[in-house]
Amino acid sequence: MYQPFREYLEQELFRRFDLQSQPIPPGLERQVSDRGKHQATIQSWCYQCPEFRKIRYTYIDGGEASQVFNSVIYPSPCYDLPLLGIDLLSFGKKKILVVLDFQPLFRDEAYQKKYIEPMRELHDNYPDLAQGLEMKFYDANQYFSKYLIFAKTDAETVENRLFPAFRDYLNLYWGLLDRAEPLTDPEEIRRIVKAQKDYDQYSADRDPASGLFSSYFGHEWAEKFLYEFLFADASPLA
Ligand code: BLA
Repeated sequence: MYQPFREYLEQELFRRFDLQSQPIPPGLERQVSDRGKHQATIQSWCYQCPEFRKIRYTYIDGGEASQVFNSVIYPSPCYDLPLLGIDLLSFGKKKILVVLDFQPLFRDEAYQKKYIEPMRELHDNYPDLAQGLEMKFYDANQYFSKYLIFAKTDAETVENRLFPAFRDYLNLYWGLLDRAEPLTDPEEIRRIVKAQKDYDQYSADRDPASGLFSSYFGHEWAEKFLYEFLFADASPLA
């Protein structure tokens, strides 16, 4: 269901950047679950390039029961750019949840103006996908922008509306990167390294998918996947 989104992202990345494949810890790159009703394959990809220190995306294909496309793109710490976050979920026909955001590292006004305001027009073009839903797992004021795509929707909207929105958001993100001036002050760069690390810790500790990973692939695998791949700068004990 979300394969065209994965393919589009992949094509864009390969076309625009000089990607280098990054290793994924043994056993985490691909896993097949055959636990009765939880039949699924999970597969992940990881790259880096001068502009992005980590690009990772994951696809869960559980047939009708589950389709998930999840991705985070971490800019090089010499850019204070938000992270690009993608979480497209479908559990049967009834439960389709889509999230797409430039995840802010800082919340001050100058930052908002530079990186979040440019999203406003796009956001306003897709009112059906920006539903302003309440968050249960996360704090909407931390690492989410006010112009995120966040909707409970249906397959038809995914195809007809989400795909154009996805293209627009990606294009805007590449544009912000093009215009970004790399930082050179080691102090400023350290501040970004820390903010990206804090994002990983926050995200790993709250990841709403941890139960899903456990039920499909077992608790041990799930913890490893969270702390050694998805959010590798987080610590399980922190
Ligand atoms: C919600 N994301 C969810 C849910 C699951 C996942 C199972 C809960 C759905 C529900 O029952 O309501 C799934 N999260 C995943 C998967 C991975 C993951 C499969 O990290 C990893 C492979 N989540 C992200 C990113 C964003 C994001 C990058 O990982 C940013 C765009 C957003 N996911 C996000 C939000 C919700 C969500 C905002 C709703 C959570 C809430 O209500 O608080």
